[in-house]
Amino acid sequence: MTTKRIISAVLGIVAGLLVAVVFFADFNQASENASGDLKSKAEKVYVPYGELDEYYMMSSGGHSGQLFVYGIPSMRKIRTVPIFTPDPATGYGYSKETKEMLGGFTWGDFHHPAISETAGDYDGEFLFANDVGNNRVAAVDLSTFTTVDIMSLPNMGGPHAGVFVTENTEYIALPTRFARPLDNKYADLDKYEEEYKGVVSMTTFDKETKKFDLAYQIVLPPWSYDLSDAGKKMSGDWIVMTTYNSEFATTNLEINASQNDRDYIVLVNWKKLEEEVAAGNYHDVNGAKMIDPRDHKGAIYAVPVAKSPHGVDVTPDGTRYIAAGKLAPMMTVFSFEKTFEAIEKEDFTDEKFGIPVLSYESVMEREVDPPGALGPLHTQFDDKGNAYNTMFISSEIVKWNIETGEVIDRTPSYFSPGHAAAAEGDTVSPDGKWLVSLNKISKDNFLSVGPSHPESMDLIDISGEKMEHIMAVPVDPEPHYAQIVHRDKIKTVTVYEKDENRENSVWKQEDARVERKGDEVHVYGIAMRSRFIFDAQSDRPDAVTVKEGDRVFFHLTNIDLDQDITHGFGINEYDLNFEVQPGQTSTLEFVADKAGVYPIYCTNFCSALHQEMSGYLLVEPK
Ligand code: RUQ
Ligand code: CUA
Repeated sequence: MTTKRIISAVLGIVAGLLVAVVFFADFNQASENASGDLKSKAEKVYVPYGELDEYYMMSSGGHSGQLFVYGIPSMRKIRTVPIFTPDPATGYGYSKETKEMLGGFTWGDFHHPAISETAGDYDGEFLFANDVGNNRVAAVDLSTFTTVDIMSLPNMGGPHAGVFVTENTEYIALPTRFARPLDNKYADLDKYEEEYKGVVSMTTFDKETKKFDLAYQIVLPPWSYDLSDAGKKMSGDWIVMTTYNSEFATTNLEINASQNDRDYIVLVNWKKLEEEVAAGNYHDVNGAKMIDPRDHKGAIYAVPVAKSPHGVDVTPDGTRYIAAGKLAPMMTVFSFEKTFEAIEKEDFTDEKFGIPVLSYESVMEREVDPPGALGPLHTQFDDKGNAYNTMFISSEIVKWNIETGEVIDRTPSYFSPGHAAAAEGDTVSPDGKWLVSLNKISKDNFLSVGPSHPESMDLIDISGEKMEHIMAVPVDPEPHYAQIVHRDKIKTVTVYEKDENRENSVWKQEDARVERKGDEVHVYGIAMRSRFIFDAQSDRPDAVTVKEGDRVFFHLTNIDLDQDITHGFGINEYDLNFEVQPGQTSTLEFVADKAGVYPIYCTNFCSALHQEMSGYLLVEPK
């Protein structure tokens, strides 16, 4: 090798090393940045073993008819609470009480959860749910996370635009989505404008008896009511609702209900109407006290709003209501102060079905139209005077200042968000900490499960000036809306209180018994670790013999007063299963229409001898 070649080889190696060093330096820098970022994101959501999430997120389960409970910020799913749909895992809809509550329906379409409020703040006691599918409203007791009442609503066609509660849970409001003739009457679609009606249900809930009541209904023009919100503070006596289909389209709504440049926001003073109802000024329609705007002046108004709006949300201080413009891609801020002034001055431009229409120019404060942001659907709030809008079409969240309209930040969401939920976001004092974007489409973000993919949720940190997207998780269908409540507000019980006077309950083993009344057999039984006791007198206390055709009632009390010791009760081949939580009494009612021998067993793993927790149902042939 010549000297020259040796020098050039050495130079080559040196040059190569230099390139490598620079390359690796760059690479290390990049990966350090990424992992630095990732590390800080991961730390924000990592809840170490032994610690708890700071917030509960109560998410609607859409057409699953269930409530999904998540921990925030970990995004871990904690519980499914069945509301409108039977659930074999908990025996909901199988036990006598829950079956009766479901009223024969097998599904519901739950869109908007609302936690009960005191002075405009979540009080964490109850959660209300709407059923667009079968016209119902339900209450979940948040001390047990179980559904305690469901009420059917007459005269409605899908109460989509609720539920929203007034500041002290005086009312749980549910406006209808689809117009129908009142009283279940038949009327041809050609009679739509005259015979079909929009209806708002104003329901009340008694926290002591845990029962709903329908206080009154309001009959409105057959527009489609899309979403509503209750006022706060200065606007506390009001509810606001968006509408679409002011065109009265009865077919091909996609085109026909999108013709008019303006639809309406309807404002209702529920306090005034409450007085009217108390004074007896209403008509009885199908069991409801019906208020007609043509008979009641001064309580119902309309405000024109850009074409086919979707959500309308009242700001935490109650001074403004913000409409999200679905088809007209902007947010419109309306002032309550200006609205009240216009009402006072009778600054009306029109009247529809007895409802005065306020002048848009008089009540509108500003239009916020971020360039390229398309499909605004809903608005949430933080503690610093900012609003956050979901943009369905441009798949992003837009943060803007309510006072100035200035757009502060935009961040993508994955993909097509409907609602978003902010921590304590519907209260008079949002926390400004987390925002969860509830997305309709996840595309290829997760392992593929076929043509249909899960919906998804993005967790976004909104504590800083800029939003920070932390992560996306798949969810069951379909998170329409959610509320995020601080854990300190939820006070659950560890066991159901022992109550010796409770109907059908049995607390002492020797009291377990079988009573026959004609062809009814009542079993007053006990579930405990690790056996059933149905009949203390029998030498086989865990077997029950009935006759084919008997109506059988298993009244079962779980006498294990220990947290988390739940017993199940399944009857083999009878398609029956329910559960009793610690200290709970529940009843299973059925007709023993199949003769033979049917094992009974505990379906909820409760102890080391859970497998031994079984017995027999013997059905003697006729
Ligand atoms: S509505 S995605 Cu059912 Cu709540 Cu707007
Ligand atoms: Cu009781 Cu398993």
